[in-house]
Amino acid sequence: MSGGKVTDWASKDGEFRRQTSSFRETVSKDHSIFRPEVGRYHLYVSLACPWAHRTLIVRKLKGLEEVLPVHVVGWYMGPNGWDFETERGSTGDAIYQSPFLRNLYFRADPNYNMRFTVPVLWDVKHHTIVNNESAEIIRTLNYELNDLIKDPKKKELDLYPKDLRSEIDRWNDYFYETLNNGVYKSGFATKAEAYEKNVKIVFEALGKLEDLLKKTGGPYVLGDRLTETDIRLYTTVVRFDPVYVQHFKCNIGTIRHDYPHINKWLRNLYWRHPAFFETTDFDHIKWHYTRSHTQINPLSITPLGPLPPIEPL
Ligand SMILES: N[C@@H](CCC(=O)N[C@@H](CS)C(=O)NCC(=O)O)C(=O)O
Repeated sequence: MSGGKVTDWASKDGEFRRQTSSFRETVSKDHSIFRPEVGRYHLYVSLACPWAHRTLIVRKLKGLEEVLPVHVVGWYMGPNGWDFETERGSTGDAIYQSPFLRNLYFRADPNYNMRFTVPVLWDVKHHTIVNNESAEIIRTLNYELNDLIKDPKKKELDLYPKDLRSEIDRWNDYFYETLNNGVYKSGFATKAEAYEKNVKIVFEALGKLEDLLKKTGGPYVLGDRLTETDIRLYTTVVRFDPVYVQHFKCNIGTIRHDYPHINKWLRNLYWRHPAFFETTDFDHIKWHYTRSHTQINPLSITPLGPLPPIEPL
C-alpha cells in the first residue's frame, strides 16, 4: 500500500489494515477455465514489493521463466497507483501497452473498486486476472505448472512438502501478522500508540525467528529443506535494514547487528541462490518506499545507507 492520503490506509485508531484480495482463482489441470499452458499466464509485479517478490523467487526456483513471462511496473507509486513508466525501471506492459496497472484491473472487471495491487497473475487468453494474492499464487506455481517444467530437479522441487505442511502453515500465519504485515502496521500507523504497539510485535517476531534458526541449525528456517516459509520471510527481511529500520521506524535493532542467525540465513539465500539474488533489486526497493510515501518522507530524499545493503558472506 502506498500513495494517497494518510486516511486512505489508517482507521480512526491509527492502525493500518490491509484489504483482502479479490481475484482468488487457481490454474490447474482440473479447472474448467484456467488450465496450464506455456505463455498463457503472465505475472505483473513490482520489484519493490515484498508480496510480488515472493512470486518472482518461486518462478525462478521452479524454472518457470519461459512458461510464465513477467512485466515489471516502475518503482514509483503515485496517485494513480503503479505505472509502466520505463524511465522509472518498468519493462512496460508488452501485452496491452497499459499506462497504469489499474487499466488491467478494469479490463478484468470494469466495476472493480478496491486497490490496484501487485502481484497479478494474468490470463492472456481471457484477458482477466486469475489471482492477485501472493500466498495463493506461489502455491499455484509450486505445483500446478509442473508438467510444463523441463528441468527435472526444478519440477520436483516442493516448497510445501506434505510432512512439513502444518509447521509451514503455523509459521506463515504467525510471521504474516507480526512481521510481513507487522512492518507496515508499524510504518503506516498514524498514532504513536499504534506505532509503539506494532513495532514491539515486529521485534518479538524477529526474536522468535532468531531462536528458530538457532534451534533448527539452518541453513533454512525449518532445517535442511528450503520451503515457502523461507521465501515469505526473505522478502521482508532483505528489506529490513535498507528500508524498514528508518522508513517504517523499525529501529529497535538491525538484522546485521542484532540477529546473527537471521543475518547468516539471509546472506546465504542472497549470495548462494540465484533465485534470491537475481530477483532482489535494492534500487527499486529503496526508491519506491522513500519516494512514493510522501506522507512519511515529504522531501523524497532516499537515505544512502546502510552500505552495503546486505553484508557479504
Ligand atoms: N495480499 C496481497 C497484498 C499485495 C499488496 O499490498 N501489494 C502492494 C505493494 S507492496 C500494492 O500493490 N499496493 C498498491 C496500493 O495499495 O494501491 C498479496 O500478498 O498479494
